[in-house]
Amino acid sequence: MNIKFKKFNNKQLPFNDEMLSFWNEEGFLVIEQFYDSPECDSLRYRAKELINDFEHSSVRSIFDTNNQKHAEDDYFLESGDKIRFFFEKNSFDKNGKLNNSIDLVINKIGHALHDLDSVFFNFSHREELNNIALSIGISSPKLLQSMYIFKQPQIGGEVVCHQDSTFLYTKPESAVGFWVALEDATIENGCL
Ligand SMILES: O=C(O)CCC(=O)C(=O)O
Repeated sequence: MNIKFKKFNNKQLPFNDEMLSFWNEEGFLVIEQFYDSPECDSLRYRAKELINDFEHSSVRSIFDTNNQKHAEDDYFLESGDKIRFFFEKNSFDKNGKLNNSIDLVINKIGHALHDLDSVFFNFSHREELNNIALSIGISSPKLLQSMYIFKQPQIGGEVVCHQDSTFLYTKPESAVGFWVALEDATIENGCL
């Protein structure tokens, strides 16, 4: 299968015909500079604050797409309307102690940041995003889930190939993911 790759830019918004036909043909769209660096930095700063305030002594929920154990875990299953923290595999030693500082072992925070935290709320509830959703044919867009995914250096399991709409399943399929790269992936901070 040949996948075409093309980057669009924020300045090309509102959505144009070329974007729409790329979306319809390829099923994805890259829009550079949709958020500026200070906006991304403010989200990273807020995520750090949330982790610092996280009382983690009783939480052991590991997000691992290979064994899917998190899917048996109430802490995970009941997180749809909460702000909860999930660890990388190998975060704990055999005595249950963290192998590294807390900010370097969290896999993600989910799943209602967009509703419950004002910084995340402002980041995600914006007209430009709503307009994109309308432009790709979602007649009544709703933000139902948010995650802050860390991609920590030197730890963590592989995320196997998957399609999010098979987990966030509706009939007919209706889930669309909006994914924001908050920082560049470099050799220093843990690129592939
Ligand atoms: O960690 C990732 O790269 C993606 C995870 C994901 O798709 C999910 O948790 O739904």
